[in-house]
Amino acid sequence: MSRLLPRLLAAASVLAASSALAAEPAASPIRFNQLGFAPDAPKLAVVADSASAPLSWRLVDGRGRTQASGRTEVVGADSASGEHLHRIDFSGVRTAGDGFKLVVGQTQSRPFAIQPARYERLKFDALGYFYENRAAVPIEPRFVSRPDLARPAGHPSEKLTCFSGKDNAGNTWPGCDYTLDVTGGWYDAGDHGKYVVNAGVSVWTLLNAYERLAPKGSPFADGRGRIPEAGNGVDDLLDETRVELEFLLRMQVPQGKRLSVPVGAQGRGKPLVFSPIDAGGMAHLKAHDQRWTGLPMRPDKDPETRFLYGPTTSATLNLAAAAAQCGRIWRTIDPAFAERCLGAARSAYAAAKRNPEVYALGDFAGGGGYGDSKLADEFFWAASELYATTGEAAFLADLKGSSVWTGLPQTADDIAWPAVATAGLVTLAARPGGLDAADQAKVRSALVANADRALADGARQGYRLPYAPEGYPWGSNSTVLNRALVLAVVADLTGEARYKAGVVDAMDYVLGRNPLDRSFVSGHGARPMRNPHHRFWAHQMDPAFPLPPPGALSGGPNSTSMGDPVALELKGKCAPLKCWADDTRAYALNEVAINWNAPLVWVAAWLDRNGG
Ligand SMILES: [Ca+2]
Ligand SMILES: [Ca+2]
Repeated sequence: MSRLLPRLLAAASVLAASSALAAEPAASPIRFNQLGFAPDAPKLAVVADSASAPLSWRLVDGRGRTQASGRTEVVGADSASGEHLHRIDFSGVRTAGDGFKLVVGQTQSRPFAIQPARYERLKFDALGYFYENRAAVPIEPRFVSRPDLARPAGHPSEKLTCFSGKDNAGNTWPGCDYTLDVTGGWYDAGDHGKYVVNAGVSVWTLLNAYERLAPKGSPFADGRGRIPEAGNGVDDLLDETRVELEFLLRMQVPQGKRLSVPVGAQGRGKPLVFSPIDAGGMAHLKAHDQRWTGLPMRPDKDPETRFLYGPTTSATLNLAAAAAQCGRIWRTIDPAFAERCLGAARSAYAAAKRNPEVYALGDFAGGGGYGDSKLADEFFWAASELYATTGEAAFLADLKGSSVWTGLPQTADDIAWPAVATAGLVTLAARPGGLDAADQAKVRSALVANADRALADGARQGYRLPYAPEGYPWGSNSTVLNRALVLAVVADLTGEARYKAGVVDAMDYVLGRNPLDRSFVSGHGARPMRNPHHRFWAHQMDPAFPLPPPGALSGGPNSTSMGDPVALELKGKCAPLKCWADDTRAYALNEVAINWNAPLVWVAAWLDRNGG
């Protein structure tokens, strides 16, 4: 999460000259997944055309032979895109090959392939995002796809103390009497902050991909990743995720420390009231610069002083949940690490119960806010992960006593950094031996209800993406993919093809079946995103900086919080799904982030495994 400094906005006018890199193909009115289609998967294209009557279409193969033909389904006016749409369903074609084209009237699509394993490379590239955003280590040429993506280590030693002094709202923070070595981890997003709540859900998502897929052979078995730990005998997905887990563990407040923090839901606009608490075992919310840095900015050039902020109850519960998950996964791989994780999870959970209402109320410069006023979902998630790991009755009692549990299925929101109840359900559903039959049924029905809601949303959308809010929020692509994650879990639970089709719909949307004819993943597809809001991959602002590596996911259309200078120009002029621009300045539209790329890894790996 980040913001541009106002002084940088003056540089905007020089951008136009450098943005005209190698020309990309023009947008086509015939939109589909730019990675093509799997032979046995659904095949849907969407055509923007004002005709009210069905149009004739043909599918021709690489030798110009017609393989299928028909008449379009007229969808009509689509409010999300502001377009009049038709659909072509050619799922019946299962012949593999290159050079297929759809012909609709006088318009030909770009060529595409029908082939298996189209997500083989994407899943590795998506995971590579995390290596390329590691702090404290040099990014080495041998592990990246182009030499210009290598860079020196950023923030190689981070022994930080707590911010003290006045925040933006004039509250005086007392600081703390210790420093923590919080070296390492991943940079969160376009900025160089490191935020525990976003780290926790990202770690959970990656580890959950391992837990779901590894029993039948890990997609990221040791040696398959392009990371320094390839060949060390441990799964490369686990190696990458451990980088962030080690950082999470470092963010924990030492036992016995008392801190003065604002306790309870204190009103905005009034001075904060600070109270002493026993903070031992809590987690600091974040570590970041005391002022926003400009773009572009290689991380080793960051001139700002960095501080710890928090702790908060939400960060503490994120640590508890992710560390509990670590405690079961590493049990046989590295028992000492698993023990350390589980110990941290237990002490964090106890600290959160002792201090259940410490919110992120500070107004600090230089980093994302990451405030969350509803913590029932975090408590439920942490209890679920601890129960899944330990089987202890106290954690079961806590999760079943939660308002999340009693409110199911309504309380199972889309997974996001401040909404993690569904993550707990996904974990519980995968460990059926831990729940009695009635509780298993309750978890399952809540997940099915979530998946059904996503499918119902897809049915209302011209582009059939399984997400249909009134307006699209910041990071909407991550919601599309987190819904795909739940659809995939429910596909596994039920074996019903319509849920897998929903996963395919979500990925088809992200990779090109959208009104921008855009692949929101860099380096994948004919018209990929290439100017993310990222301080290092800022080629658009300065040609001395690189374009992004392949496999980075744009946050995607945002029609509800259009605060950046590019979004402000679009505001009021774009249909919701068109409120996006491939522009480094567009932090509200085109940022990249660990919690967005994590579900891309999950869904790409699941589809790769399941022939999607
Ligand atoms: Ca390894
Ligand atoms: Ca929450």
